[in-house]
Amino acid sequence: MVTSLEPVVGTERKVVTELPGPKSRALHERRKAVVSAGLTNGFPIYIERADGAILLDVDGNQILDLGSGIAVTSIGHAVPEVINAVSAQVAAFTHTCFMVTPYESYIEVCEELAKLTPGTHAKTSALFNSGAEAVENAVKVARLATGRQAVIVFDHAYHGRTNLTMALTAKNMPYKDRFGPFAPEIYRVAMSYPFRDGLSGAEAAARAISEIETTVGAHNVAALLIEPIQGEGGFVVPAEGFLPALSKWTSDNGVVFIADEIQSGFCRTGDWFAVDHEGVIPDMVTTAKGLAGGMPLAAVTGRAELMNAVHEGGLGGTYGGNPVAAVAALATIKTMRDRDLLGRAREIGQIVTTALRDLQRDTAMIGDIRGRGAMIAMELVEPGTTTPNAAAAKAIVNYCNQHGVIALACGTSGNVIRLLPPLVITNEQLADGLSVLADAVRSVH
Ligand code: PLZ
Repeated sequence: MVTSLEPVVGTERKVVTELPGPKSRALHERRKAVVSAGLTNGFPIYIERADGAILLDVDGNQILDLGSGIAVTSIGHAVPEVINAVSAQVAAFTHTCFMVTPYESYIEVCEELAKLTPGTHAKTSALFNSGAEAVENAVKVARLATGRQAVIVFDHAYHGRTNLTMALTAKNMPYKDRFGPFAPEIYRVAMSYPFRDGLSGAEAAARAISEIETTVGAHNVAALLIEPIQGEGGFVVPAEGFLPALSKWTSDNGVVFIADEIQSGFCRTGDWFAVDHEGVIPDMVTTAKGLAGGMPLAAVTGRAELMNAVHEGGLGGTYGGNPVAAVAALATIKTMRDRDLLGRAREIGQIVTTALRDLQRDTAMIGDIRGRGAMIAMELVEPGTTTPNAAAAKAIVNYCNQHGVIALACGTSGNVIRLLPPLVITNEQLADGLSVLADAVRSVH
């Protein structure tokens, strides 16, 4: 039993070499011969070990993680519950393929998903390996269950890198460029983006619905797929009322409302799911990332009558719902409950928002601060305008990296800096990270 790890990873940020250090640089040289150049690294320091919110690199630097591996390690690194569950499962068995000979943990994960996702209706789930795979399967099920083909997606959306999910994703570079042809029957409409469109939720929903009705036709639409708070697209939070209005329109028109909660789900926003904030009940929810504490696991959870409309054998995959990933998910969900990480996400949201608002008073470069819970971002603009300022975002991220802090950029124009700290980050660590970020903004300003 692991109760605590040897304290080889400190609890503080500590930079002992230039970054990346010599060992990381050597590894980075070595990778060039064998790793496809199509994969980049935002910050090429090579990691040896991690604990809580700190990553220890091969050169002995302790890096403060404000990205959680893109919203994955929400419960932090080296969590004893996950280590124990995974270790015991590895010793018991690592794989049988659920489609061949099943096991209990798969059912338990689906029971948890039925309980935690919004709505008290009967729900069933199917488990997969990655977020993109979950989104693809949600669309498959919605098309089969409705007998319709069109899928509605939004400006700035991100749903993955497979062929169908590239088509669902909005941004060309780097995700789609020259990778076509893309899957047909995907229609993109305007997102509610209060900072840029100034519309109320009701107005933005009316605009989207009118676009759908005039260019696609409600009766042709299988599914409306939306990130309740957009991730890669720039942490765009739709105006209050937008999601409820779309949800009502979908149920009035027999359209499946799919909430892609892959980045926004599992405590990240201070609710189990971002749609909970306005009481929206999707017909289907896709989850991944934070669900399994760093193990690859994704899910589609939906109304039983939709999910069960699929013929026997119509859903599956060799590894989906792998037993090691399944027990990691159970341990992760338990940790979220036991440590009240919902409450902690809200506290983090207050601390981060207050710090960013203070910073905004010093510089006209921060056009907007938005997000919810531990999913907060600032959108950078040319001072006095709303023109996206991607160069500033890049310089700020670089400064943070040079000082041992991981911060991630996002946004269709690359001008948004998002913070996705592990929810177990301490107040001291968070204050330290925010002070580096403030120095970074001032240095660029
Ligand atoms: N839906 C909302 O955020 C993944 C992508 C990183 P996968 N976001 C990180 C990159 O550049 O590839 C994501 C998401 C939302 C779907 C996905 C896709 O999840 O597990 O990366 O396939």
